Amino acid sequence: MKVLFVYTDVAVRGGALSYQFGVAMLSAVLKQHGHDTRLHYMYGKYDVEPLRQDIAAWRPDVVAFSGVSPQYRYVKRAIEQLAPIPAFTIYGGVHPTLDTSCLEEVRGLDAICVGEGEFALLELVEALRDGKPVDNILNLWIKKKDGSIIRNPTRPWHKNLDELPYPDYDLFEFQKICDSDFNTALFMFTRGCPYNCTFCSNHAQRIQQEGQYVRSRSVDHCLGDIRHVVSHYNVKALYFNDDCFTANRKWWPAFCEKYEQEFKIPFYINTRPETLNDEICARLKAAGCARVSVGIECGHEKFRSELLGRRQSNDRIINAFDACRRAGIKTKSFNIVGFPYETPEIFQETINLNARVNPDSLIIGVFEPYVGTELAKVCEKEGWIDMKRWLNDDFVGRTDTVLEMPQFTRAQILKAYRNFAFNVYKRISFKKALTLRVYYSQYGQFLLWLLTPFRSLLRKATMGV
Ligand code: B12
Ligand code: SF4
Repeated sequence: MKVLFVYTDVAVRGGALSYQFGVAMLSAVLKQHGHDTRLHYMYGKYDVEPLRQDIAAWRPDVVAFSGVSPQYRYVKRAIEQLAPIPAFTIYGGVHPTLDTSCLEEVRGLDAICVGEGEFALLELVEALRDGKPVDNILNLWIKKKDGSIIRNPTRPWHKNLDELPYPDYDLFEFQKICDSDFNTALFMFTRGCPYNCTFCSNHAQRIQQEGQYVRSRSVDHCLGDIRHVVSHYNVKALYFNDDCFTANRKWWPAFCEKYEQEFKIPFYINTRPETLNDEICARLKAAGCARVSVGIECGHEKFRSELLGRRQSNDRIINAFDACRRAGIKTKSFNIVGFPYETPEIFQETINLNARVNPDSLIIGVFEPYVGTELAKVCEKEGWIDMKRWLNDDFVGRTDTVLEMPQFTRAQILKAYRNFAFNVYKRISFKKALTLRVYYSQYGQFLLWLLTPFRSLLRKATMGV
């Protein structure tokens, strides 16, 4: 059977091409069972015509869309503009998992997948091939011809990730994707996150299936995956994009020990501040860790703990960054502005804390109320979501707010967002502060595009890596 995946990556700020682990896993499982897969990567500007042509030329049996909530509008538009698609049309990923109403809403969509899709999609494809009914496949919701919906329950989270093949990197233009991010290859060793931040989708995803949500592949399976990638592609760094790399205190030291023996490639991780200290940072550094990205999100301790569900002191955060610096590891902080109930004074604490920890680089995004999260429910209850703005074509997620709040207006949030990096670095490095002021300005994206040939130099100047 022929399955055409459609991964939408429209109007995402930053410019790097991206790769979707979920789709790469689905494709790997299908290929393992003898099916043929291809990818349509909808990148940059929304344009449905190339997709129409791909469908007409290849004539897939199944068209399989994957898209996060901010991409839902493009998935919906594409399916409706192409309807009737001459193939079974299914949509999976975080969005349909957390907002199943899309099945009813999208004209021309036949099914959605709730939660993990490897075996649900395989069963669907094989049932279609064999002419069997597709109505009772776990994790799938099916729309019948009369518009009625069959809501199947979910199966448990897949227990042993080692049973799954390596992701199908060849489905994507993987070399091009690595090149677009400074020759860095992205990996995912663990599914899920043990924490419960109220703005993140993890707590909403966890309850969709029974069983253990946070699962890691074995160290040997991960090393085999890395071996496969570095022998097939030209990469200079590896980014282990797990939500919290050092969460499992047994797994990561075992991984580092073996990694260090075999590879000399620098790697980057994401983690939580409370999992870092001098000993851990020294261990990570010895294994080749060159950069740690740590979520600060908000610098106001009480607000962070009570509203965001991140119970960690500012001292703990400061210690984490200092420990990285002492170990010789570069740091990057993740920050958000425009939370519900946030005020300019609370946000000032985010600036202050960043200025104190002085990360080598930082990222700021404007808060977006992702469906199913606790904070989205708060925003709905307060009536602060401006749906008209959110659905406007010009709206780019994480660079603008969808909230209309009395205590932190849109104009104040946008100003805070644009000036954040400048305000953090102005007393530390004026050159860096100024460069980042331009990057986060209205013209930042355009300038970034103009300066593409000098990206590496700019990165060195602002981040030191
Ligand atoms: C790795 C990652 C990235 C990577 C890779 C991109 C990607 N889309 O996965 C990068 C860094 C590029 C990225 C970017 C963004 N991300 Co991101 N990312 C993640 C992260 C940490 C892990 C996702 C992952 O790989 N999981 C493991 C795989 C195996 O699971 P999966 O992708 O869910 O796929 C499984 C099922 O969903 C299902 N499935 C998926 N697609 C399909 C399709 C079909 C047909 C079927 C049947 C099943 C199916 O089967 C898959 C295999 O079991 C999650 C956090 C999390 N814990 O989920 C956030 C997350 C997915 N990201 C999120 C967001 C918002 C973004 C951005 C919009 C941020 C931005 N820059 O503005 C962009 C969007 C880019 C894009 N076009 O998708 C949100 C999405 C929230 C939501 N409600 O949709 C999450 C949940 C984090 C959060 N804040 O809560 N991200
Ligand atoms: S630690 Fe990060 S990935 Fe985990 S729940 Fe919080 S924000 Fe989400």
